[in-house]
Order: sequence, then C-alpha cells, then structure tokens
Amino acid sequence: DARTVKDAASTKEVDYQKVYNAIAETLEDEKYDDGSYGPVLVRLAWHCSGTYDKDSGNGGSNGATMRFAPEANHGANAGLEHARNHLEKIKKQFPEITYSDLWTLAGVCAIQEAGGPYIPWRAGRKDGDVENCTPDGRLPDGDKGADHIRNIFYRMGMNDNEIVALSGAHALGRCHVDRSGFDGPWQYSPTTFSNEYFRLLYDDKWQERKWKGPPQYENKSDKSLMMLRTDMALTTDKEFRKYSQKYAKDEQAFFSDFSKAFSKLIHLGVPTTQLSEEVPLKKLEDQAPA
Ligand code: CCH
Repeated sequence: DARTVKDAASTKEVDYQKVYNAIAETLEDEKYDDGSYGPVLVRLAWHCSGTYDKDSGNGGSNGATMRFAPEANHGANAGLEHARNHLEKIKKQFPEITYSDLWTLAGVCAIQEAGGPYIPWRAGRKDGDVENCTPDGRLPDGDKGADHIRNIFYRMGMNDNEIVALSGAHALGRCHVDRSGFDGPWQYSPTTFSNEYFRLLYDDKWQERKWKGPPQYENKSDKSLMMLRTDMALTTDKEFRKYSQKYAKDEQAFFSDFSKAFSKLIHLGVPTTQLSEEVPLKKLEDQAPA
C-alpha cells in the first residue's frame, strides 16, 4: 500500500492518510482566528520550505529547523508557533512521523480541505539539528516590490509563473498586527481556497491605507480587505501581470499551476533518494465512510 511508507531512519511504518485525517479533523476551531487553523498551517509549510537556496543546497523543508530558537525567532516567522503548537498534538498521536514530513503534510491537508487542488506529496524528510538553521532574511518582505520577490524566489529556483501561482495562497488567512504588523484578510472568505485573490486584485480598486502601520493597500469598495505591496506588484509588473490576469479569469488554470508549484516548494532540497513514492492523500469527503 503506497500510503504506508517505511521510514528509512526509524524503520517504522506510518499511515500518512491517518495523519492527514487527524489533522483534517482538527482544522476547525471557532475560538481561533477566522475559525480554522488551515491558513496558518499553509504558512508554516511555506516558511519551512521557502528558505531553500539552490546554490548552496541548504534550507528547505528537510530538517524542520524552525523548531529551534534562531529560526523560530526570525521576524518572518512571527506567529507560526500557533501552527507548530497545534501540530504537537498530532505528533504525539503519531510519534513516528518526522516534524518536517508533518509540517509539509499539514500544509497539503489545509489546502485540500479548504477546497483547493490535490497536491502531490512524498514522505521521507528527516529532522535536522540547530546547526542546520538558515540565516535570517531568506523569506520575502511585504513592503517591497517585484525585484525583491524575484530575488527571493529565484534563489529557490522558482520562475515568474510559479511566483504568481504560489502567491494565490493569499486567498487563505489574514495579516495580524501582532505578527507581521500588517492588518486584515485578502478576501471575504479567508478559509476557502479559490482564485478570489486574483479576481479582487483586478475587480476592486486599491488605494494606500492611511494608518500608523506599515504600508499596505485597502479596497475602495468597503475598505475591509488588504493587499501588500508585493501583492500589488503582481498586477503592475508586466511579466507577473500576464499570469495574475490569467488566474483571475481561469480558476482551473490557477489550481493546476498552484498544485505543481506548491508541490515543488515543499520538496525543495530534499534528496530524491530520501523520498518515498507519491503518497496519494485523499480529502476527507472523498474517502469511503468507515
Ligand atoms: Fe504570505 N504572508 N507572503 N504567502 N501567507 C502572510 C500570511 C500568509 C508574504 C507576506 C505575508 C506567500 C508569499 C508571500 C500565506 C501563504 C503564502 C503575511 C501575514 C504576510 C506579511 C502574516 C501574519 O501577520 O500573520 C509575502 C511578502 C510573500 C511573497 O512575496 C506564499 C508563496 C504562500 C504559500 C504558498 C498564508 C496562507 C498566510 C495567512 C496566514 C494566517 O495565519 O492567516
């Protein structure tokens, strides 16, 4: 059974679909944020992977080095303790899964359960040591422009099309003043994965918000939504614009490209010799009732 993969390090078998289901069943929590841990779990999967540097080969999801103080305290990772602490309960239930597999699998689960596309995922990441922590500054800043985004994502080995597709994850979740300094959600239903983020970029009008916080945009129609400067760059940069316009019109194209790009992201830097075959993780609703 492809769902049960032998972990070379522990030689213990892990039923990843069971882990997936356990995460899926604990996503909703009316007391947390917009009612779901999904968005912050997607951000954890992205921040543990997006540290990859293609030239040195270090960083990336292999290692789960955000468990350690230097990386956990990087400014970009503020608030991700909510995601890591939430997943501690799952780790206790399935101690044989590595943190690095668990964090990436949780991102896949959160996207699929929010109505997003199927994401190909492989097991086999190993947890590293504190010495493997990446230097600060490898993740993007929201108050910068197209050049900055390109520098950060090209370092991972991503191209312009992949940058725009991945940015569509901002359909999910929100900015929190006490985490990033920015404030507000990108769309009206921040626990549903869709191309709404791209549609709003074009269908609403955006103006700079006048406030004491860092520079961000608000929608003219009701001022309840936000965009970062980096989000706006997807419409002003000529090359990025091609893709963001396409995704605003064609959700299927977005889903298909996002699936490939996110899957690439969460496997960056993991030696293929370490990885299992693809583990076909099914949504809760697509599984036969027990
Ligand atoms: Fe993001 N993101 N992100 N983002 N992000 C934030 C929140 C989320 C940038 C900045 C921010 C990606 C790319 C970028 C999510 C997924 C992805 C926040 C608010 C900032 C700031 C954090 C807070 O205050 O809680 C920038 C800049 C870029 C690129 O230039 C990519 C790529 C992904 C995934 C594929 C998700 C999801 C959230 C919501 C988290 C939550 O807790 O609601």
